[in-house]
Amino acid sequence: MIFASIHVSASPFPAPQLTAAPESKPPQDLVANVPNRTTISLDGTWRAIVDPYEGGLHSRFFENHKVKNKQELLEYDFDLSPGLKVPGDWNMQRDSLYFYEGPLWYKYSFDYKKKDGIRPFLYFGAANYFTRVYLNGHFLGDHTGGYTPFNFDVSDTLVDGDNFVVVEVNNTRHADGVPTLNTDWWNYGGITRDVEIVEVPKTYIQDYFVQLAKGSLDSIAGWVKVAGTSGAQAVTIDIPEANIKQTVTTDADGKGTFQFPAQKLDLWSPENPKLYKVVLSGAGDSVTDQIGFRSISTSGDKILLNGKPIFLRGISIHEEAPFRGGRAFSSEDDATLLGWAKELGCNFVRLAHYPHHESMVRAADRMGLLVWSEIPVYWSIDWKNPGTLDNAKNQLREEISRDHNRAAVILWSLGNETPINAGRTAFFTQTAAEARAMDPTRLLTAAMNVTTKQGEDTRVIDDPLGQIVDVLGLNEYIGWYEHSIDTTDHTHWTTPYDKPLIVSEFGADAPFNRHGAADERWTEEYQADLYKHQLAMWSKVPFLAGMSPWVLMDFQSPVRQLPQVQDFHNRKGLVSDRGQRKEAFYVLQNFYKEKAAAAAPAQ
Ligand code: GCB
Repeated sequence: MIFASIHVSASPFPAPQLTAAPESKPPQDLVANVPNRTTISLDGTWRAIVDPYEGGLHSRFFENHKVKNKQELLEYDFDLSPGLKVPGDWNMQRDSLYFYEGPLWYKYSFDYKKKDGIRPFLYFGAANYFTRVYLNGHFLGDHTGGYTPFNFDVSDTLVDGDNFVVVEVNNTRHADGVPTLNTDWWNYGGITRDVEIVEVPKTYIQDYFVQLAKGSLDSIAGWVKVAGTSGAQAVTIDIPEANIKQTVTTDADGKGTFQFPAQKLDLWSPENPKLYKVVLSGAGDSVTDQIGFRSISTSGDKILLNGKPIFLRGISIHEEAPFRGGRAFSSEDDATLLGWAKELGCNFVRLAHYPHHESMVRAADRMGLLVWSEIPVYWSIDWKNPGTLDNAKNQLREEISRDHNRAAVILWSLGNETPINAGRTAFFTQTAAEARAMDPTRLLTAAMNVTTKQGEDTRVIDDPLGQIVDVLGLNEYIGWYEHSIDTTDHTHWTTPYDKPLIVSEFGADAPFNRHGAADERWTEEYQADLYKHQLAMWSKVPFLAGMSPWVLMDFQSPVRQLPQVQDFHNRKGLVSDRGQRKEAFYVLQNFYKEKAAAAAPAQ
């Protein structure tokens, strides 16, 4: 054994890194539409070893070694180690892991029956933040980024019968990471979303993009990508309900593009979230999806859905589990959070500040909620570091690959509250180009927070990032972080950009059932009053195209420390983490009711 042969020192503390970290190896291109593929769930209780000193690599945990005789020295045993539930963050599963940041090793054993003609992938919905994956002792590869899926082709490593997967997840924060060291949300560690074996044929439809052609309401354009073979393949796109059947031939790289007429489509909208069954078949594979068709564009300061102006009645949401806390991961969590958004009267949700679970986006697709989807480029990241840019671009690519067929998603957000500087402009120029190249149909936005003052009362939204995006996003906290609530009464807004504006955040902290006068901080009355004034201020702004106040539900944050008020929670929720509606919930609900009535066509 390598370990024994190099372990020559008598010291019980071996020199660090006797087993070198494996050279970084990226996952394979994502298999699209995993929820509609044949999958075997590996969710359940995984054995876990907490490894704060990073000894697991040296001790070769990935081999899941078992002692062969009574003399053998081995200082770990997965099967005697306590379990952790997957999916699930580790912080909420054990008191001792509440604040834990570092490496933790998981092991899961499972049985598999190999099948002829099948190419199995080992798929992770997400693991935060850096992950190394081993199957049966072999290193498959690694992944950086806590909120997007990744998969490995395990055709050669998966065996008939007993298998074991070992995963090292490390949620250490890094200055050059995305996000960086400081955030206002919990750095939940672990395998936070489902793990599955995804079975596709040896030659398979790896990805496709089926949406209305940009600027059109009656033609579909896109592409399909076949993998696992070389040479041209014919793929048929079948939308039975729309009487569409078209065949596309792929090129030598496996990619085929198409555009064809699609008349009289029943267009997707919040009032009519129509999803068509779309079947792609060819090259020995067949995959079914549920796809809605709608257009999204801007005209001057308006957002147009299917060619008509729409006001986005939204709310910001963190991926925080209602009632139990921690990272949300189930369809019940999605239904609860989006159900509250519906009850508020929303037609739009801002899924902040990172890509949420695929099931959340699919639920929004079914429920008729438009989606703002964001990558965690948050506050001051390392703008000039090429590795940081690559990391952000990669998270963006994974987000777009996963969700580019969802009609609900109308906005890709490139970041949140970033300071103005040249490095940042260069950074966003590149991520914007990447997003537009991958998806020319959707709009780009970013939540900005720097404005300039004109005279006493006028604020100018003139951040240079406004040039890069299609829709301006603005976070502002008048009445909470700056000035008093009544400053809103005489504040006016203007912008040099002829673009629509979404007020992506405003809000105030109030623990549920904490009462006082309307000018007393940390009370429901204060929060409700702030909403009333903010809504009145924004109602006067002609280029306002929507809003997503901060935030639907209280969430855990290590920077929110005030005892008896915050207790490690950001309390800006309209709903408490136990689901109790605060007064401000009803203020916004009434406002949205009036907005919806004003927008409804006359009877
Ligand atoms: C912001 C951030 C958000 C915070 C919020 C707050 O501007 O975008 O992540 O949680 O303010 O409550 O301060």
